[in-house]
Amino acid sequence: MKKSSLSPTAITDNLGTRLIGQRVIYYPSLTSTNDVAKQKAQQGAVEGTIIVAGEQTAGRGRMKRGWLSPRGSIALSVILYPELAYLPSLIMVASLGVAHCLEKVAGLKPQIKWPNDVLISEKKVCGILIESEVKGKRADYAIIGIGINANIKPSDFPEIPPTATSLSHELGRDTPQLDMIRCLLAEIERLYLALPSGDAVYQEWRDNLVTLGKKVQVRTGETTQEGIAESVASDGSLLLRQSDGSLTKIVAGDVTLRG
Ligand code: BT5
Repeated sequence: MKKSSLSPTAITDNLGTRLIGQRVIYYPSLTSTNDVAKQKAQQGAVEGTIIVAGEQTAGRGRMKRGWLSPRGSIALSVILYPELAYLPSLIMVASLGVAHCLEKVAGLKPQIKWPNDVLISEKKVCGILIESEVKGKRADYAIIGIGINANIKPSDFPEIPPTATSLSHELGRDTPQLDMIRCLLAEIERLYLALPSGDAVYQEWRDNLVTLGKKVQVRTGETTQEGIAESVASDGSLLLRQSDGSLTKIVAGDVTLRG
């Protein structure tokens, strides 16, 4: 497919999904697709609504960190209204969806790093930010935010650390953003709709985590813990085996692989 504009009709044309992409809202430039998605969710946007941006001027990472997404990168958010039980699985749906599409559309061999990174050649090419609001037994809404360094040169941007890469840097050519976005919507739908039928998504995510079996350092706020990343629980948390033999369950943190 030729490089085309990211209009909502181009994105949804013959997409074949029934939920994800029911409505697509495209902004050439906005602050953060997650912020706009949140507003739309609070106004009752239909489930599967997508916010796509040509560029973000205030993209966000976790813990109030920034995420740079200049023109050429992919920034999108998906609005969902899942049952509470499925909230922890959304990171699995998102990272597997991205990994499948990097393989299918760009022919790359991605790796998933706990909790929210997709890597190529051990460098970060994609970040995922899941945000939700819970009221009682239901998630009021959940937003899956995905940022992919598609056709950018990371070294042009001082805010992007040297541990990052982009699809065009890895491939030596541009990847059609439209094809990648369409693939993401279809894959996210397939994986999201598979959640009620068992543990398949969790198992595939676990089996594809590059983190497992490795010696790691995990930083959570001011705390740093070291050990072997033994496994992940079905709620997405990391099980860290420390040198005294104890097993610690870590819900959130930043992992550095130690060789
Ligand atoms: C993430 O946070 O990796 C989640 C990024 C999610 C971005 C998407 S884009 C669509 C949606 N709308 C938003 O506003 N956000 C989501 P974290 O693990 O906290 O990583 C953030 C750190 O990555 C920053 O502190 C930088 O060091 C680094 N960073 C910033 N921009 C980057 C980029 N383009 N590529 C690689 N690393 C980057």
